[in-house]
Amino acid sequence: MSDAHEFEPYSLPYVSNTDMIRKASDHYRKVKKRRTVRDFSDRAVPRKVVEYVIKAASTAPSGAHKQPWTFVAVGNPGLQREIRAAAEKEEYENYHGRMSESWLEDLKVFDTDWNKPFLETAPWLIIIFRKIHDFDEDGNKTKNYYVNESVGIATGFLLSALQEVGLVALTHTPSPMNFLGKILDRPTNEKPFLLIPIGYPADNAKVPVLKRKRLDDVSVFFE
Ligand code: IYR
Repeated sequence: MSDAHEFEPYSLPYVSNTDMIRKASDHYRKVKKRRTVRDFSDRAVPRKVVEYVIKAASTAPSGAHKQPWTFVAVGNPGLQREIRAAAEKEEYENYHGRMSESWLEDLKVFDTDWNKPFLETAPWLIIIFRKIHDFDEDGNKTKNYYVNESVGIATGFLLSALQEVGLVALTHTPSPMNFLGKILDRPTNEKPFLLIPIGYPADNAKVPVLKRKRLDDVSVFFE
């Protein structure tokens, strides 16, 4: 190994199989309570919380540890209004011709339409950008690797941090979403990935009754 690379010891505390099975089951019972919520309360969420969930997301593994992401947190009513207007403009077109009949049929259980009031009601929007490349100190282009995989994993970390602290999120995908780069003044190497309103559920929030696939339907074991 070349001495240019530094390594440090790393270990985890011992956990017995019995304890680990219990932990795994407890963890599953906790995370299965997470639901995507579309009805947000306007109750404020401290900026410190948003900072920590972004820090947690940014601990995700990434291709060659390039950390090819930017999380833009918007808690500014004027900007939220602007984002809502731009998103609704695109979504209006989506729901009136751009989405196929079968797609609209698949969305019926969620009762969604082009109206996106949550973009203004939620106390924060977190817009995740994927960096298709980066720049070194001299302004030269540098490569990022497995950007979609990396940013997808970081988004998963973000959603799980939000659940852990007692908040809900909506993984919203207005399409096309280039308007986000413009409104938020992002450089051209950053492409919008997901728009995630976060906050508390409204008092009258409802979620569709959904079933998750069973273990047998989502896994195959070879032993
Ligand atoms: N982006 C639209 C449509 C939409 C698409 C899928 I796939 C969903 O799971 C939900 C909505 C919207 O946000 O309404």
